[in-house]
Amino acid sequence: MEKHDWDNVFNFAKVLVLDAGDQIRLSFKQKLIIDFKENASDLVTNMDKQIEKFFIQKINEKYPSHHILGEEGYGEELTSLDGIVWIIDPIDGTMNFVHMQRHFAISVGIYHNGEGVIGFIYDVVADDLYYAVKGGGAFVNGEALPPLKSTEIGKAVIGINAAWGIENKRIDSSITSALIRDVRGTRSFGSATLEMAYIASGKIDGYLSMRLAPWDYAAGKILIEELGGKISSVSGEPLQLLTKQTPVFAAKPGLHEYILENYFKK
Ligand code: 2AM
Ligand code: CA
Ligand code: CA
Ligand code: CA
Repeated sequence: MEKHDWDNVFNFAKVLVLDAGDQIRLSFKQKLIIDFKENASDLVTNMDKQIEKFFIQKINEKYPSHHILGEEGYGEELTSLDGIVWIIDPIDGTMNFVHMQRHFAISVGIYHNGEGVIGFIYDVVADDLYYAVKGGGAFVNGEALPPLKSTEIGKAVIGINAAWGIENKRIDSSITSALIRDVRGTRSFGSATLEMAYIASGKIDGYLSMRLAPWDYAAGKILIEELGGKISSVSGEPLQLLTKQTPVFAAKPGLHEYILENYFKK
């Protein structure tokens, strides 16, 4: 296998993520340009585009052989995960960014031949930087995160958007309503990548979304798996990073299997 200097890639990515966070904070003083993508709840702003273009320009300059997949489409249309691939969500939680100017994050996952190597999740307004390096631990603001341990369903707090608890096109709501009834509590933070950072750092125990894209979970997957947590489709299949809309269920070990067996597979 080709030898890569992952320390340099890590340090370079960290500088880019923090710089992007500065740009976003500075933008609060300026007028935001808001557009819709597929529907009125699918927002995109000039900052989503600016930040994605910033990453792409810098990465192309420094590492011309690396590939980039980004939500706003300025990267490549990838058909393979061969080589080094950066999977970037410039702003995850755009609706929060627009409505609240908080509770959104930058998400960067770096994969090598399809395997997660480095993940960054930056909660810009809280100034919390979560990151993991495969085999090297996961951290928040430089502090090591402990491995994840199982918890009982009755003590679990699960991140889930209310849309999945009512009648919807993607999951039988009798399944989600049973889950919502049985857990200690549910939360909806509006940023998939932050909800995964919250699992990694023990703030919540699981997260379900029926429709995520690779950039929503690419970094979160690396953090959660580094700490022994589990992330898969609702049928327990491995996630396909080249599929655009996929169900994602992430949770502490043990709890993940329990919920798959007793709710989703029933
Ligand atoms: P985004 O803010 O980067 O678009 C909202 O519950 C979460 O789901 C966010 O992480 C959001 O990412 C993600 N999401 C994925 N696909 C979406 C879509 N089509 N519309 C709105 N949010 C979407
Ligand atoms: Ca979006
Ligand atoms: Ca996203
Ligand atoms: Ca986004």
